[in-house]
Amino acid sequence: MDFKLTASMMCANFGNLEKEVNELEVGNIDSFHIDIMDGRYVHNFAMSLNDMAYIAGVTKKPLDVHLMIEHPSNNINIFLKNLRKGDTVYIHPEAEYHPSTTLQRIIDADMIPGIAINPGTSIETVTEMLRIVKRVLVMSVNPGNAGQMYLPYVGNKILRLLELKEEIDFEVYWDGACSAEKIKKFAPLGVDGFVLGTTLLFGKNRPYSEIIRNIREMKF
Ligand code: S6P
Ligand code: MG
Repeated sequence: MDFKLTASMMCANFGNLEKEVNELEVGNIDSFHIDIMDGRYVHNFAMSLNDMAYIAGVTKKPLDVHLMIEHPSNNINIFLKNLRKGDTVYIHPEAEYHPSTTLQRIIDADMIPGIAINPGTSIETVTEMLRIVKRVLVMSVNPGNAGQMYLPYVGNKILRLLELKEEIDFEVYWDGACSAEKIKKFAPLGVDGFVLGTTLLFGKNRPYSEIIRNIREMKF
């Protein structure tokens, strides 16, 4: 079964970020998920431009950049300038007056355009954008923090998105409280990628390579 695993770097040990990146690479992680927050769109501050640029500079693996910022069009250029072709950038459509214009800027920079949809956001409000984006990051917790509880009403939304995926070309990634049970259930149904945070990957006192291998082999 083919699914991607991306490491939520806000959960990493910032005391030695380079070592964290190296160990995840050795463990064969597919990409690095970077949660950028502005204290306004969400109440928290997680990673910022310099953290993202540092990781972009020490790995050749793709970055999966989740912008939780108000009106990303105001400063998306400084993020795009510090990324590489082929990296993914998600915006939250609610945070922008004209989300499709901002998505076009991501496309023009040769990056993969994505939208992140909150637990309370209905698919109906983003249907047109599904034809522009290449990846949809489904939040199964409210944005802003790691280590939260899964919100069960998101499950049905994921199933509806997987149906739409049959006729529209986009990938579905899962973000928030991603557990072994969720991967076991949703990877076979067609979820393309999973963001790994504190639930499954970080703070476990086990080598990342072993955890990632077990997930790929579905040995939990
Ligand atoms: C939340 C953020 C996520 C979390 C990740 C944490 O605002 O977008 O990417 O960092 O989901 O995972 P976990 O397993 O701690 O919930
Ligand atoms: Mg995220």
